[in-house]
Amino acid sequence: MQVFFSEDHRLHFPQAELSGGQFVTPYERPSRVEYILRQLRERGFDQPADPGPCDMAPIRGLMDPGFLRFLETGWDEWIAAGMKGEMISATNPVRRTQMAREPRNIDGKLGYYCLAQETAITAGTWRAAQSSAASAQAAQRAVAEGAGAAFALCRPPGHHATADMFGGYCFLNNAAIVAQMFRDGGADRVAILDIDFHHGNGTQDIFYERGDVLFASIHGAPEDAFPYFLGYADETGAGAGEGANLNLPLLPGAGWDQWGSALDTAIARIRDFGPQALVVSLGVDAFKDDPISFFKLESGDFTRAGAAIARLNLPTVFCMEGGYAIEAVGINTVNVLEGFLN
Ligand code: Q9C
Ligand code: ZN
Repeated sequence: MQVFFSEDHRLHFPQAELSGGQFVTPYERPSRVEYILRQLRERGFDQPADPGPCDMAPIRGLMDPGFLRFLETGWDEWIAAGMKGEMISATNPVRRTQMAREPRNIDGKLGYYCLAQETAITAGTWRAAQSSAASAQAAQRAVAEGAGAAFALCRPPGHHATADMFGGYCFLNNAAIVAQMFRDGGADRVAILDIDFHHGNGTQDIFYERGDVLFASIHGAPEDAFPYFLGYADETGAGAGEGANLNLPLLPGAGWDQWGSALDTAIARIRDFGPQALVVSLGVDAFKDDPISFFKLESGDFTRAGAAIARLNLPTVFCMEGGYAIEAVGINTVNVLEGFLN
């Protein structure tokens, strides 16, 4: 399986994440990928290829222009406005007290485009986010050209990012970009399977009213888990997208019995949908030792998950998402890929 990876992910490493009222070293940190690269190497995967530059055309087609402008120029505006720290949002449009208008002030813009304050923007964040999307795009091109599957080692992750908001450690929604590229390349229907512990609220939102892209997600129930405000089972899509959104929320403590059966449900729905390509939002934070999650998957369960996904027999792009039990992240990620291949 071809692997795509850019060293430019290092350009995004905020000093601080707001967590439990304290500033901590971000859980989503550069060293995560070192563990994945090492497992890939030790287990005989191809040397990761650099993806080359990010193609902005498919991104501009999917995302909000004001949001992209903010990601591109926000840091410079922030510094020009005399701000001294990393970009951490403090004022956000919330229910009833908002109008959908971008403020002129950069602090206001930051709040306008932010969906969760744990995520800081720094000088290199935009370039890192572009390099992450570039890996996803290179994986998509490889699969579109006939590789059965490819792995995009994306960092920062993407599935919480909407067309016009960042947060949950995400800036550009890599999985959504890949799905749209498959559509633009002639696939009538594309499925996205999100196995990250957290609900892929950004991906859901982007495709919620579309019937051509199925979104299926297994995640911590929103009553209990980030991103809290989306991910309920009764969110089934709207308009032309009615029926093309499948949420499978699970309660704290869920292990393979429940998670594996939710995966079977998701896979059955994907098969019924009849897609020509599959995008997997591959987070491994459903692992039992993950520091910010509450499922109980064992490392071996990730191998079983990969094998189950392979039975769909679809051209597949894996996009890396979350996973914060640093030393196990590589093992669990590569377990999914090996389970898929074997
Ligand atoms: N005190 C992904 O897995 N909440 N994002 C952190 C820590 C945000 C997770 C709470 C979690 C975001 C891609
Ligand atoms: Zn996650």
